[in-house]
Amino acid sequence: MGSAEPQVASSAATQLSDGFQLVIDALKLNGIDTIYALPGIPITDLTRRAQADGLRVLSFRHEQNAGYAASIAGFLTQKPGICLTVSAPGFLNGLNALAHATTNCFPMILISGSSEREIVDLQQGDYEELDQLAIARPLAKAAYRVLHADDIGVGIARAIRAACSGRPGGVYLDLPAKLFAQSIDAELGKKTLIKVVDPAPKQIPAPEAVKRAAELLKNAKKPLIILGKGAAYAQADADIRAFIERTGIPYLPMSMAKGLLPDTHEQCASAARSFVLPAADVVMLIGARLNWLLSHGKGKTWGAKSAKDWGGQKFIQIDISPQEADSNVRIDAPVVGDIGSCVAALLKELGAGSPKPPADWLNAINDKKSTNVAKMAETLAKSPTPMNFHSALNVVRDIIKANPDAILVNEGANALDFTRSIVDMYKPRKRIDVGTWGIMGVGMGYCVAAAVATKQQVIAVEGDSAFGFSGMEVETICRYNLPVCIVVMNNNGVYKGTDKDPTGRDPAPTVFVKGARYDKIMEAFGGFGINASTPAELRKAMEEAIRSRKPTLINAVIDETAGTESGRITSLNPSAAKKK
Ligand code: ADP
Ligand code: TPW
Ligand code: MG
Repeated sequence: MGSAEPQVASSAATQLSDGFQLVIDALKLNGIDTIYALPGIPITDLTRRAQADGLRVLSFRHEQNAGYAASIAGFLTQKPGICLTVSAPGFLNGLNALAHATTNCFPMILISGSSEREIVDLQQGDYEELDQLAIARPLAKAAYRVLHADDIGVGIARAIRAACSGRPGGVYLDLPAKLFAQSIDAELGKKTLIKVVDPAPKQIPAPEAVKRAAELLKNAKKPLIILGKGAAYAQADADIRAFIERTGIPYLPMSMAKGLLPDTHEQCASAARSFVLPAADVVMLIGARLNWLLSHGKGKTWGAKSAKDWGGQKFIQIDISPQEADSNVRIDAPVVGDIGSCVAALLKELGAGSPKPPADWLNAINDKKSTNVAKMAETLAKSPTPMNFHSALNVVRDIIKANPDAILVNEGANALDFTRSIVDMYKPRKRIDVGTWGIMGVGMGYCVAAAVATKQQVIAVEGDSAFGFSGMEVETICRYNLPVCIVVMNNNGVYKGTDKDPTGRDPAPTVFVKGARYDKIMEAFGGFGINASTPAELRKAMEEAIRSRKPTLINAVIDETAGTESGRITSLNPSAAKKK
């Protein structure tokens, strides 16, 4: 005792560190506190030791769900979500989520254990042999492998920077089994670690670009702003709101940008979407791509004569990626930078006295909104038997209104499209859904991550098909006792439950077991399961779930004839030109 450096005097064993420890220390040093994982060779001890060292290690039943959890944790927190898997099959199971993170611009790191390089490269048939790095590379924003313990610090730092800086994305980090067991002097090892300074540096837009955009806006007669999930991710909520309110320009939120300003805001044009898109003359995109979700900026949606034609709009696009502009149509004023800096610069450029858009534009939008809102209110007021999407979602709408901090997870086809249009969101980053790919399977992974990362109540509205992709994670939700209320919109199948096999042999490909009781799955693991056939039963069950914060699954029995093929995107189904 009394020594200034007691560790020098301690036993040889305590002076040594290893690969496992350095990975854990590097993550902790960078403020990462949660790992979404599934254990096995060679990472079982990594999960154990990470937990022992105070990291939260959430163990899943399938890597895809751990991966989706990590991806959405990245979206919600701006810190890379970490998914940890075993080699070959575990890695491949996680890959879907890695690609999803890259596609959706979410920061995520997939860390997979891998087999021995020497054996893999000679294709000698190692346990779970696969050239993972090569497979991950085209699906990731960046992919790295670490071979030496003293490179772990650099490997993790590079992965974090790649995931978070510029346009965020999925990063793959390959850690071979041998790396974990490598011994290294503890002091030396510590010196190799890097605490990443400013992982997502601000990117300030060029003044000329800001001026060009401001000029276009000032001269617009029918301006429109479109907010995308990039705007939600950026956490520039106050500036975005100030910009919209000061300019008075009507706006449309993309699905995951709902709630950035309350959907009930007077400038929200969601209820007049099909009117404002073709009619607008200047459209400003904030963190939204002109991909399929916006009909590529072309065609009838935008007032053009045919599918390939452009509408007459001029576009301003705020995006952190300098490559995004002109992806589909001409962008007249690209503003490249982070959304916070860009919106702040535009606010400054426009000054306090920026003129409001012409009254006839605002009035026309308001007229359309009133008509459509009244129509919707009429539909929502009905209470048919059996329950349909509208009468069930009318309940969810009330519940979210009363609990605006709850996070809404949503997937399915009709279950998705109806929820998006019926359920208003009131706060930023409260709606998380199928994203850019319209992917099924994000549901339960998103629920776990949303509950863990935000501590808020989570409400999931799931198509019965959609739920099936990740349903086994109900056990995970029960195991960690998370405040998740799942509503399965059970219409006996994909889109509808009414298809028939014309030969009479099998059930149709879109149809499931009739009258299935998904609530029993929740009961199997100790959560609450409720079967709800009426809006009143659904309301009571949801209120109780929120009051108790206990894992709950409500099987909402929905009219099996109520949905439409592919929900709102029926037209994307290929069909050969009909003979005249
Ligand atoms: P949506 O599906 O909601 O329309 P997209 O995923 O198509 O949104 O678009 C998101 C866009 O936001 C991407 O082009 C991405 O580069 C951009 N983005 C993400 N984060 C930022 C940020 N912090 N600053 C600026 N742009 C961002
Ligand atoms: C990974 C294709 C899109 S929507 C859907 C499927 C299978 C399910 C729709 O049925 P659900 O909703 O969930 O019951 P509802 O309310 O209309 O009945 N595989 C993946 N992603 C997608 N998008 C599909 C398949 C699909
Ligand atoms: Mg269904």
